[in-house]
Amino acid sequence: MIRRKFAKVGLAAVAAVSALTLAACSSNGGGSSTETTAGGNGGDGDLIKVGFSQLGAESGWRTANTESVKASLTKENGIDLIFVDAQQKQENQIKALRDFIAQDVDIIAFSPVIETGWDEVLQEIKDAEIPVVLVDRTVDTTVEDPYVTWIGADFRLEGEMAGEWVKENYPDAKIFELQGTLGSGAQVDREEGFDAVVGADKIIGKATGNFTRAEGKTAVEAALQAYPDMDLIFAHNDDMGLGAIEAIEAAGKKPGEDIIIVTVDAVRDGLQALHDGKFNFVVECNPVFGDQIVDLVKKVYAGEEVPKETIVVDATFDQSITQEEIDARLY
Ligand code: GZL
Repeated sequence: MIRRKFAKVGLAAVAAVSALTLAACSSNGGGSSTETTAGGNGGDGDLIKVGFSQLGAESGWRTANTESVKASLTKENGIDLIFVDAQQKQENQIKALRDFIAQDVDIIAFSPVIETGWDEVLQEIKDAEIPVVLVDRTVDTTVEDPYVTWIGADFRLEGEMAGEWVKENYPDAKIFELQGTLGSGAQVDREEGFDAVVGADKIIGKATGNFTRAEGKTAVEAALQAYPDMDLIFAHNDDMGLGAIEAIEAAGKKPGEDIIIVTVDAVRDGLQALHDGKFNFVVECNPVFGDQIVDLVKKVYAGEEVPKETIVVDATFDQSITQEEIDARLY
C-alpha cells in the first residue's frame, strides 16, 4: 500500500484568477458535467490535451480551485482542457478517467474524492501510458508509482497548526471535531495532525459534515444535543464551520464566544466570520495554484524532471485580521 509522504517543497501559490472563456459544456446522465476549452476537445495539434477530473463543487475552496484551474489551463497557455465535475461521486471520477483514456489525452489530472478505490483505474491509466498529475487530494493504492507528481497542501500540518492554537489558547476545551469527507486525504490527515497535538482525551465527539455547509449544520445540530458541554469545534473546512454557526445561533448560543470555532481553508466567507468574531482561528489551505499545475503539466509532457511532490504553502489567521486584508484576497 503506497501512502503519499511529504517532500517539503514550499512554493508560494499566488495567481490572479482571471475571467474565463469556455466554448463547450455538456453533462452526461451520470450527474457529472464536462467542459472543454475554446475550440472543443479537438483542439489544435500543438496543444497539450489534459483530462481533468475535479471531485465536485462542495465548498468555497473547491470553487476557487476550479476557477484557478480553468483560468490557467487555457488554449492561450497551450492546453486543450477537458474538465469534468464529478459531483463528489467516486464512480463519476472513475468514469471520467476511463473516458480520458478512450479520448487518448496526453495527461490526466485529478483530485480524488477519497484516498482508496482507485487501483483498477490507475492500473488502466498506467497500461495506457498516460502520465498522471495528482492535484490536491491524495491516494492510497497498490499500483506502483501511480502518478508522476502531486501538488497540494500539507493537510497533517494544517491539523497540527489548528491543534497548536487550541492547545495554547483553550487547553481544557471540550472539543467536537467536525470532519470532512470520511476517507479523504484532507480529512484523514487533518484529524491525525489535530488529534496528535490536542490529545484524543480532549475530543468528546466527532461527526462528518462532508465538507459542505448544509451537512456541517446538520452535524452540529445533533452534536449540540449529544454533547451539551462542548465548548470548541474544530471544523475541517470553513463551509462546515459556517454551517456550525447557523446551528449554534439557532440553539441560542454565541459562536466565537460560547463555542469557539477553529477551521481550515481561509476562503473569504470564513475570514469574514473570523473578522465578525464568529470564528476564532483559521488555517489557510490555498486553492489558487492553477498556474503551478500548468507548469507541471508542460514539464511532464516535455519529459522534464519534476518534484514528486509540491507543497502549496499555507498561512494562519486570527481575529486581528482587517476588512482590508479580507477584501484584498484572491478568494
Ligand atoms: C483541501 C481540499 C478540501 C478543502 C475543502 O485541499 O481538498 O476539500 O479543505 C474541500 O473545503 O472540500
